[in-house]
Amino acid sequence: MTTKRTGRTAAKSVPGLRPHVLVLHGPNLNLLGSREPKHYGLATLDDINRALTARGDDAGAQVETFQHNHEGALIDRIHQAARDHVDFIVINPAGYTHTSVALRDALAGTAIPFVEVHLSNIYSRETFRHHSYFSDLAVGVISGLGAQGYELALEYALRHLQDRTPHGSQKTEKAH
Ligand code: CA2
Repeated sequence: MTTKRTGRTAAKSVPGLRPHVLVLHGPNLNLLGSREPKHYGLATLDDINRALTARGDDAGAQVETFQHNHEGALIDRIHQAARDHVDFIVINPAGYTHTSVALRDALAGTAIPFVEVHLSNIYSRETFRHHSYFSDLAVGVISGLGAQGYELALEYALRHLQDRTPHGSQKTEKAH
């Protein structure tokens, strides 16, 4: 087992396989592109997913995407990701960001490193959106950069996974 700086135990990836990234979208994100462009932009979920899988192909990585409106289905998908040895998760938990201890527990339990993404800047919106059940567990959080936030999160994941040694451990970070 490898251990992150946070002291949590990281999930084991299978050495020698290409990087495997799962992009998870929470409830209502299937409506993207149809309503509320002021907050969420004009890109549809298909547009976003296509761009991410194409980038994965270019980089020699496997990028899978999954959207669901039900908490349990998202939790089951995270458990599946652990069985599949997924290396990294990019997640927009959408409304569950502010409510779901269960989804948080699923990510904590599998210990797959993840970046939390929000299309809108949750800190410039209603107060109830300012708290996330995920941010303290996340490697990082991107909020307010629209669909580009997913791309930046994937770039981070790809770079982070490229930097792995053959045994799945991380190179030591240089101090700047
Ligand atoms: O900014 C984000 O990405 C959010 O995660 C989106 C969630 C919201 O509850 C979070 O506070 C911030 C809402 C997703 C709903 O998506 C829709 C898209 C189009 C039309 C209606 C809803």
